[in-house]
Amino acid sequence: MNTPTTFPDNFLWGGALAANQYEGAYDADGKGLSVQDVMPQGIVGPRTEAPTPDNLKLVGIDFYHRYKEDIALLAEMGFKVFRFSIAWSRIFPNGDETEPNEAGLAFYDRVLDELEKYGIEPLVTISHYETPLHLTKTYNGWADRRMIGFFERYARTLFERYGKRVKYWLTFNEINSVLHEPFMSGGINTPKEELSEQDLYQAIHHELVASASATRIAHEVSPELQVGCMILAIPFYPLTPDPRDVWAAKQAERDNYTFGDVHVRGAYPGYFLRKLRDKGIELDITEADRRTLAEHTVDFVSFSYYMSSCETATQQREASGGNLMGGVVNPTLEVSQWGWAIDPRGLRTILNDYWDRWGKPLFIVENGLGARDELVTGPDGTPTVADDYRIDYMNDHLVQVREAIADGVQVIGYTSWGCIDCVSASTAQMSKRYGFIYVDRNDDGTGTLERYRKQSFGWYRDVIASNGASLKA
Ligand code: BGP
Repeated sequence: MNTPTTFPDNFLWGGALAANQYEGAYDADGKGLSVQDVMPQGIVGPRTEAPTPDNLKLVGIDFYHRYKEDIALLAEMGFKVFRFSIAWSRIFPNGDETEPNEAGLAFYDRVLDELEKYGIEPLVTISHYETPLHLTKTYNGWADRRMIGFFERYARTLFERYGKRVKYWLTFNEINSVLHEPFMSGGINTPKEELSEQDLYQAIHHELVASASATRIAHEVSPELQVGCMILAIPFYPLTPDPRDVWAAKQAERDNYTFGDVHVRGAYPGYFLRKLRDKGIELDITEADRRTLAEHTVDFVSFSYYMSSCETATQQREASGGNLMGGVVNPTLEVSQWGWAIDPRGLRTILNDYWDRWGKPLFIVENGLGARDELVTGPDGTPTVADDYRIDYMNDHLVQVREAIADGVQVIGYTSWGCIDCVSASTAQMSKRYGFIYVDRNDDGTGTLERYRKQSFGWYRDVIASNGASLKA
């Protein structure tokens, strides 16, 4: 047995983006509205009835019209893979039509043409916080079982159209986030405060069945297709060694594990069934549902990783900031400008835990540092950003990925989040930047949309070219 001690030769280096955060063109070529069009302030402010001009996502960074220039920049960094999502409402504007919108399909043909030109492997998220608005208003999103059928039709359309060109697919972005953001993640219109746990868990069940069903359809269309689940990963540490804190941390982790357990093992774990029992929840699970879950498990597991958190049952809870879900502040860690704990070692932990638990190839499909960047004049006179903080963050995380690979964990690839600056999912700001490429657009919507290479651009190009050998341990 040869366990690699560094990144394997075919390691997929790249970056990730999501349609609603970078495409713009929110109503072009027959596109319908999505939940994002009525979330001008992300999850931190109220929804609107209709799109409003202060919603930065309506224009995003205008990838819809600038995709050639953008993909050329990704190619210049040597990207092996590009993760992006397809906007469901471009393909089925309302979500419940029987025929897709050809103009929407044709756009992604053009994107794939461009990626092919540079030999960049696409990694496609089928649903990334972009449920068609009509589905939320008419059906209450995933709370309704009929969503499974709409999603199956959408997924089949994508597999049949792009299946010869796209090998790697993800069903739902951060599927576990529906626990915390039922509207953005699950298209559930009922306000969070009024949503019963019964309805929330039923919606989760529908999504899990739809995910398994999409996996079935993908494999029917072509056995070559590889389908993964996508989990928002946060390791939870006990705040103290008190066994009650250890148990509290385990419970917090299980809330997230449930989703991977069902996707990989094909059935609900005992601890989850107990939780439902304790809460008095009885889910509508049919025999056909059970068979679908059991027979169509995923080919690989993907996840986002930004931070770890703590849990406690014994101490005062000081709530931590975090990626859609928080926990308790870890006093040993520094935080980002948005209060997210910076913990590279946590990435090695999660890689090892997931590998030990599921034994499936792992794909890190989001990681990065959201920071305020300042545009300065570079040595050659062109604008740039001296983002050494971002380089440090990514270097330290990638070193831990290398450690995990040496631990024997099978890792397929790494796509950093927001490889080109885009609109933030949680706060809908432009100023929360993750990219190697700076986009001239401001929180008030002003800016030329010009692209500039940051210092991290050259740094990442070197990391990819050296297959990780340039990383500093
Ligand atoms: C994840 C989402 C992304 C992304 C990222 C960073 O939760 O999958 O869409 O945006 O987090 O979060 P934010 O944009 O809120 O900083």
